[in-house]
Amino acid sequence: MRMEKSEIAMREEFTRWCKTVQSQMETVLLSHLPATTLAPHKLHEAMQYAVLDGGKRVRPLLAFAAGELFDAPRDGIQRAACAVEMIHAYSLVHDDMPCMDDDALRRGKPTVHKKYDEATALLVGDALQAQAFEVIAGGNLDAQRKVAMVSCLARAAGSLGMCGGQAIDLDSVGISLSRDALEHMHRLKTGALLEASVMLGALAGKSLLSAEELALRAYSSAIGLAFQVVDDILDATADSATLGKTAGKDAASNKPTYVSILGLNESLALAEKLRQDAHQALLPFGDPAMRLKELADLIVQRKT
Ligand code: GRG
Repeated sequence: MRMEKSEIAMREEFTRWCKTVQSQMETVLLSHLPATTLAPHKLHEAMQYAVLDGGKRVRPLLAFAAGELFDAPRDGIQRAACAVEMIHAYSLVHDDMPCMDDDALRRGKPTVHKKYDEATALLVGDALQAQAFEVIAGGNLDAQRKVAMVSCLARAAGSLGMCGGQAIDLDSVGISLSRDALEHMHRLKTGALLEASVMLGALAGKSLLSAEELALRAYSSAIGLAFQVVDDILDATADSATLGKTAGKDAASNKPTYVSILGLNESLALAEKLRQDAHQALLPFGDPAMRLKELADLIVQRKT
């Protein structure tokens, strides 16, 4: 399919924007993590190992795009992006541990419990979770905004969000889930934090009208599920070197996935439908929501 010149220019501009946010995040995350010169040195070094230099930074990109749409101050956006990435990094560290997914490779490098040890990996996750809330509680946003952001992130990370989804996932090994049950699990495990990434960026900005909040929630709910459908597709079709994590893990561990329930072609069609739903939800915002629209495309068309 040939692209128009203007379309190519827009793609290039979006890629530049992503690269700027991704490199800015490296500096911002480092500035919000305890220095390795502080004791306990091993814990602080392992926290930096878990968070820095890796990952696509999809959640920070979403927080930036939503924050910019709602005119949030730069420091507020950065804190939202940082907090959500810290929660995400903690979840990956714990998920990789032998008591959960037992994985040796993450973001193209040895997992935290392999590089350090299990007790350190447990503490890295715990400390990153606490740090995320400290990051949001600091800064110059007014108290009402901060409370709304803390509450949004806590809900997304807790037993009615990511942790709840992980609990359902652990209980589902070897069980045949219905499509609705699979969707419920993924909306909690992966979708909740992606949705929170969008909402946190927006909450750092000007107050949302209820119609705007509804539209943003419809967008983030579509991309949250799309992300997981694509993750299942990649797990079944890509190799470990490309993914930077062990591929084919779901089938090997007898886990229900979109590919195992719907098959590959229907999973691809579902991801495309969710991309269109996300675009549709953004219509009330017009051109200023372009970055969120491009991020929906990136989430569905990504190869890692
Ligand atoms: C341990 C509380 C707890 C939760 C773990 C998110 C999660 C729940 C586990 C991760 C396992 C997994 C592979 C889930 C599939 C979707 C997902 C979150 C993939 C990793 O996110 P990416 O692709 O990773 O955004 P990067 O490394 O790019 O940041």
